[in-house]
Amino acid sequence: MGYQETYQGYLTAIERYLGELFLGDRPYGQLQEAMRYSLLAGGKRVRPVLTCAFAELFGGEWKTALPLGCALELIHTYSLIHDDLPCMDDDDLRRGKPTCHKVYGETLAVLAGDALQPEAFAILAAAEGLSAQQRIDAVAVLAHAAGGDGMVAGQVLDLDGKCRSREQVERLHSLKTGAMIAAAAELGCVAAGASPEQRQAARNYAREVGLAFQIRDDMLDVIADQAEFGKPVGSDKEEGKTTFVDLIGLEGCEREVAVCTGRAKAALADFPGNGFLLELADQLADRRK
Ligand code: GRG
Repeated sequence: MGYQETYQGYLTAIERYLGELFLGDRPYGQLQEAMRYSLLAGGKRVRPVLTCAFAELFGGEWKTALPLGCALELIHTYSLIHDDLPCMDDDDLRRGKPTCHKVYGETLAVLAGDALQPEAFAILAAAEGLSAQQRIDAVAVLAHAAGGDGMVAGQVLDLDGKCRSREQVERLHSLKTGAMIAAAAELGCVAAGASPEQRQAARNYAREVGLAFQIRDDMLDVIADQAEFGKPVGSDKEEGKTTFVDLIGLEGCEREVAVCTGRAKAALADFPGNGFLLELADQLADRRK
């Protein structure tokens, strides 16, 4: 099967899984609506795709890994809802649509983000086809990546705006964006019962892809077509953030994305069946949204 077909296969299953969540008839139905609004707003689903692909690479069933990747996507969605709030980045548009708080108000947007977090861990706790130890490992991987020494720490560093050097900016993004991308890959390893060496290779790949992803994000904030990007272009500059474009220029960014992508691919060189993940690294390096 080719790259596009494989991605589409994962994507269809991910959308179906997420589409069936939070459908119950509740007296507080607006909460469910706000959660579904952001969850089903057309994300690329890169993270759950990584989970499925790593499970498959290391001999597991990708359908067993799917709920784990979707659980992580719930946490990713909460982070975007909260990131867009007036007390954080104060954005009106996300994925080309009004942000959650613009549609449902700030209170419900905060609560929709809050509710998505425990729901993610409930999915991990109930995941079928995994041992109790695998479910515990999955909880630990996701909690660590999303928590106070992971994504939230990165967000704090980002919002206090003091990261100016390249080293500081890289650290910020390895926490804010990289930790969750690495966790997505590791969840696939957990589902497949991968060896420590395989898990390390997955982390190495994800670290490089995560950095390339962030550098590309900074480039897109300058060069993207706003309609395609789905959020305002130039917002980093407006917010006074130090970006990779400030630090090394657009051409430097392009070179750095290529270097990271090369290193990501090298991390998986020894594993037969790596074709999809190698192509995914290339596709992310060239992404336009
Ligand atoms: C609120 C605790 C808290 C954290 C927010 C992830 C994050 C931290 C903020 C998002 C800000 C941002 C634009 C980061 C750059 C890279 C990134 C994570 C982009 C969004 O991820 P995509 O491109 O989004 O995978 P889609 O829409 O495809 O899901």
